[in-house]
Amino acid sequence: MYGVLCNFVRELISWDVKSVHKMKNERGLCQKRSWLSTVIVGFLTLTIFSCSESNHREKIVPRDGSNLSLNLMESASIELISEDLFVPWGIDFSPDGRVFFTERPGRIRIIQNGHLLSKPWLTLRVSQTSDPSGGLFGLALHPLFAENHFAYVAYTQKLPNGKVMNRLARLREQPDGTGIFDSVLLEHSLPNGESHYGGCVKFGPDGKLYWTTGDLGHPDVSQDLSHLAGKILRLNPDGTIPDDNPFPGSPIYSYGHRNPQGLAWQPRTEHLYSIEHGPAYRDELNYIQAGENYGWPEIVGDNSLSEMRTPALHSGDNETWAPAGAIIVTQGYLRDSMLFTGLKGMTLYRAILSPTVPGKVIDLKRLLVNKYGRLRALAEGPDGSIYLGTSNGDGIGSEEPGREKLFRISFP
Ligand SMILES: [Ca+2]
Repeated sequence: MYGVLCNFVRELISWDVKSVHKMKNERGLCQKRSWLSTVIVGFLTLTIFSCSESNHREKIVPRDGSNLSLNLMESASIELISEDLFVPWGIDFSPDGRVFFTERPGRIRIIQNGHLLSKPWLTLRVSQTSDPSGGLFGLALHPLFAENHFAYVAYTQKLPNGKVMNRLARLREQPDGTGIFDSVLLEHSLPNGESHYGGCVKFGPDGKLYWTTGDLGHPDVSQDLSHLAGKILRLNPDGTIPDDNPFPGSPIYSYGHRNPQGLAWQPRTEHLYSIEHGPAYRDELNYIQAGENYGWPEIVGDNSLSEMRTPALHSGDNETWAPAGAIIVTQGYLRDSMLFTGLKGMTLYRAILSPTVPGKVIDLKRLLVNKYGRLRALAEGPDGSIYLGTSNGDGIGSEEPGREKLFRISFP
């Protein structure tokens, strides 16, 4: 009923504005009737704004998040773009409009002109380890992909001697549009190190390649600067070590991480944020700075020790996010929000970052709570659409494998 009234008022305004335009061409009557119209339009405009405020609060542009209604997602268009997938993990976009994404069992797949191509771009021989979390993880296309055709992935590979390597590798697109393996850029392993691989691969705004690695189930190694596990690593795209890395000659950018799986840079400031799985509860959102120690396993949650960084935000002692993908939205409705997916949390989390104070989280909001189950892959498309993948058949969730979905979310 309220909606009908609002529409009626809008119609009246539209009619009255048309009348005013018409009257501008009718000299003589104009002055008196214009005055009357102004009063009517003013009154009706106030009425329509009061309707909008109460009935369409989700349409307030959320620049700082403070006035955002929980109904935000009701105004979003959520389109199922692909289904029957196997744990989509990393997503990236080529300049020619293709959507590249990984499936954890080892396939890199393409959505072209809205259709999933049946033939994978490349199938990598990866190892599903004894822990269900192994396989093919993140994917990043080179910023100059159109020219050099390079793509980068992280994955686990079991060697003939039984050792499981956690790898960052470069791939290349051939003229026929399929991918081939190029080279391993970095790899590491630990005895029985078959869990907590990290796996996020992304290019930063500095043109460098970043890779997150977990502790491989060996917490103490995160504090060891001679080992690549439990770190955020930074490389030149050719695999060499940047001259301005914080530890000379080392790809380590930050350390003391348990299992970070998402990285995102804040537009304009170019500050780096990450999310990582905590030991039990106390999942973390960190503001990452070069050379800093993020504490694992010495400190968790609000604990502090000198020379170690506490998280910008953590999930507390009673909540688990199990955070996977992360982005900071660059355009549209959710611009400047940090979004991250929750596996166990089954939620798309929206952290409102301070635009001026580095590492300050103003608020945390929860979207799509329990709507699609466990959520993992997350990326922002070139047009500002948000790509989101489920992970309900990943060996931890309750579904059979092969039923994952990929959604595209856009706002009016
Ligand atoms: Ca920490």
